[in-house]
Formats: sequence, structure tokens, C-alpha cells
Amino acid sequence: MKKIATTALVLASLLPAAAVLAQPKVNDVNQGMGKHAAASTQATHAAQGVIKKIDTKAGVITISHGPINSLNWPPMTMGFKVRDKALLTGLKEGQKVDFEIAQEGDDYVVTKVR
Ligand SMILES: [Cu+2]
Repeated sequence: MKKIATTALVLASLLPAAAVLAQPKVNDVNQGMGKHAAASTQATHAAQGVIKKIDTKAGVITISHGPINSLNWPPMTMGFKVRDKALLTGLKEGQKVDFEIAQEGDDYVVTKVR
């Protein structure tokens, strides 16, 4: 997942660069990009999956998740850090969950599970 996420990030960062090249007014475009970047870091992405493993000590949950269309992610099994370890309370391996993730730095962390 890490590799795919990185590739997606690289692609995402290349697209605005291409837009800048196509635009004659650089100042206007830079302002637009600033707004875009702020919006995307706050976005959360909803997904469904099955819990494969819970590491309460490390605050990591491994989920076999379905496609996450808002991120262009295919279905896969991957480990996520949780924003707050309290999110893991009451969860069980094998449980079907709806969850939300948000980007934090280079990683996506789970912000909600139910
Ligand atoms: Cu994944």
C-alpha cells in the first residue's frame, strides 16, 4: 500500500504542476493551488472493510478494505495507524467496519471506526 499511496501522491503532485505550465498567469494559479492543498489535507475518505489485526500497543489496525474511490485505491489489506488509540476500544478481529481515513504527512490514519 505504501508504494501505491506514494505513487498516487506523486501523480497528484504532478497534475497541479502541469496545470501551472499551461497557465500564463502564475500568481493567480499559485493562489488557487494554496486553497486546493489546504482542502485536500482536511479531507476524510470513507471506506468499508474487515478487521484483520489489531495492535493496541502500536495503535495500528490492519484492515482488508474495499475500493476507496475518493483516493483511487483498489481493494487491499493494509495497516493503518489510528489517530487516537481509543478508536480501537471494543473492536474485534474479523469484525466488519465502516471507517474513515485522513492524510497525515505521508500516511493515512484512521479517524473514525464503527
Ligand atoms: Cu489500502
